[in-house]
Amino acid sequence: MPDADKPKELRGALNAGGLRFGIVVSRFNNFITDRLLGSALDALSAAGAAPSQIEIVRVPGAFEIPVAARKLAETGQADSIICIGCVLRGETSHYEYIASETARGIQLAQIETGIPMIFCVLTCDTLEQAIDRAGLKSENKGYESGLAAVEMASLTRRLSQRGGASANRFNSSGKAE
Ligand code: INI
Repeated sequence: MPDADKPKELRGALNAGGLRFGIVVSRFNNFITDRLLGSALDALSAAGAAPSQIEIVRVPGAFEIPVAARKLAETGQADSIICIGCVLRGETSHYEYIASETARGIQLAQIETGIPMIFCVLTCDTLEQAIDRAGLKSENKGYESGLAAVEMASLTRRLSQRGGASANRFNSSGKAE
């Protein structure tokens, strides 16, 4: 098909040049979250991010991630934010509240600030499942999240540069105007 007949396509680049990243990581189940953090940092580094382009914010548990991620977004100093946590099912319904409110809070924070937030919160029935997803065997959700953070930061910048009616809804400090 000739190029002129194809729809326009826009995507983010896997190149961290000129971008800044926030990582909000919870200490609860830190045996898992530290592994996720390490792999997210590996992915950012593979995409060309220097340590000076990255800020890590620690919170007690997954439930505290949304407010910290939102505050960080409002500083205007992050082009995307990786949210890292690990919620393990216990014997009560506590797990459901924490998992769903953490997901909801992160989604709200990214929609309301316009800063992409990458959901790297494991919600698992068992520690074994979390171990599988934290790269102790093969898969690592942290690495995947690092790459998603670079792609979304780049895509969001490209979309913002296009202008349009709501392109300037957020000022340089990330606050809605
Ligand atoms: N926090 C987690 O990150 N993972 C869990 O599995 C978890 N469980 O099971 O209780 C957990 N609880 C703490 C919670 O996130 C808050 O830090 C706490 O409730 C204080 O607000």
